[in-house]
Amino acid sequence: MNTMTYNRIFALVLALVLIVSPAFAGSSECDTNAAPAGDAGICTVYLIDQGETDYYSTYVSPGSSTLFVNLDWFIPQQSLTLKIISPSGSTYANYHDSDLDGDVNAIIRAWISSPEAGTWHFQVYGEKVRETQDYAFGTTVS
Ligand SMILES: [Ca+2]
Repeated sequence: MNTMTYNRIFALVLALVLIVSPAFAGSSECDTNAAPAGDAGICTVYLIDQGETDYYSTYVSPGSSTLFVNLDWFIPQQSLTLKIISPSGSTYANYHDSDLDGDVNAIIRAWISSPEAGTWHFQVYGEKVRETQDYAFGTTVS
């Protein structure tokens, strides 16, 4: 097979992978997260650019035992940060990749025990993003 044909096939395969991958990324992340079950929100995939901030919020009802926050962006060479703000408005944390798990693995997972009741706010920040990065973000309250 000549180079032209090979390139064309490669481009086709790449296009297919790009079309299909967000769905796969979502479902596989869901399966491997080992998060408390029952929140479809954990699978949602978003996009972020350098210097951009995306805002999310989750309501935590009184008496909840755990607020689980999950951020995955798949490519450790890129840097996203996760800021968590409690319902009373104070900054609970501002995490970089390695802060919680000691690994630069494009995964930030936070478990907050006995979370304050009310609306928690989250800010995903594109600290070092070359081109647009997709990421999965979700929360689970139990
Ligand atoms: Ca990490």
